[in-house]
Amino acid sequence: MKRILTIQDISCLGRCSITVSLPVLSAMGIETSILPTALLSTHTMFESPFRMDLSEQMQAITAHWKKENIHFDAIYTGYLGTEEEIALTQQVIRDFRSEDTIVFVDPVMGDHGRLYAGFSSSYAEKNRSLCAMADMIVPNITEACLMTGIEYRENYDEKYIKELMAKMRAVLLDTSGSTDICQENPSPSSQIVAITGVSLSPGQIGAAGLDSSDDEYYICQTEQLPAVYHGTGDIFSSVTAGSLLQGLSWQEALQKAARFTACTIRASMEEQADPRFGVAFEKVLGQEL
Ligand code: PXL
Repeated sequence: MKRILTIQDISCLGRCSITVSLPVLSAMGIETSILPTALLSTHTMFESPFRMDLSEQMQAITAHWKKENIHFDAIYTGYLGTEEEIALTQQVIRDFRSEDTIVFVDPVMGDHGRLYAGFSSSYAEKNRSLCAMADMIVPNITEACLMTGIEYRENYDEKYIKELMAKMRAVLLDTSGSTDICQENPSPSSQIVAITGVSLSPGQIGAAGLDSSDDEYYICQTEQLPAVYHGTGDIFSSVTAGSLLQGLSWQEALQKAARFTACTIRASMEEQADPRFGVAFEKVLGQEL
């Protein structure tokens, strides 16, 4: 069985981060280890959540794993919380990456053109250097804009998405001349940049991807349902990362993730629940993965 490590916060209520990644990856038949970066009463869309930083605990946990010589087939990072936790996550990648480890980074920090509560532009800078360590990254449009300096647009076309991916790739390969990115991917020329939440025609949504080794471009679109829920990005990333581990190509992984995410949204709409509580993925977990 493949073993993945996911590094994200635990939001105790409001399905997101570890509380969705763990069940989704387990349902995909993948042994899932967790490294929590912080403990929150809820995610940050609820007002004033309780928050406990787990930086110290992250170090103690990984020190133990090092002694045990633990191997991970993949490391998947999501919402981290602070710049210090990004730096610690980078160290975990350095310590536990082996030749066959897939490093998958979702640089969670914003949506709809804005940073999430508690983040500043320097958090985006740090996320750029985390992305440079990855084999595959999956920012949404907002996050790609924050990391490339491209202006965020609500209305865009395919050319804009291609420009975002090309600029993101240049940032990762450090062809931009910037000195603040430390290129630590053993094979930087084969990174996949995928942009999520891309809608290229009314009623359709999905992801676009670019393979930096051969410039292959791919776009998948699926039905866009008329509802927005918290945590769908984490569902999408978990399915993409899990699918890569199952041996699917990155294009197949994106397509499966887009389809599954749409299914969870459909299941949630039947419930008419408060969108802050996330999607009712439990209803489709067994059937779709
Ligand atoms: O779903 C992303 C996410 C994860 N964890 C926390 C968040 C968010 C997005 O707002 O606040 C704590």
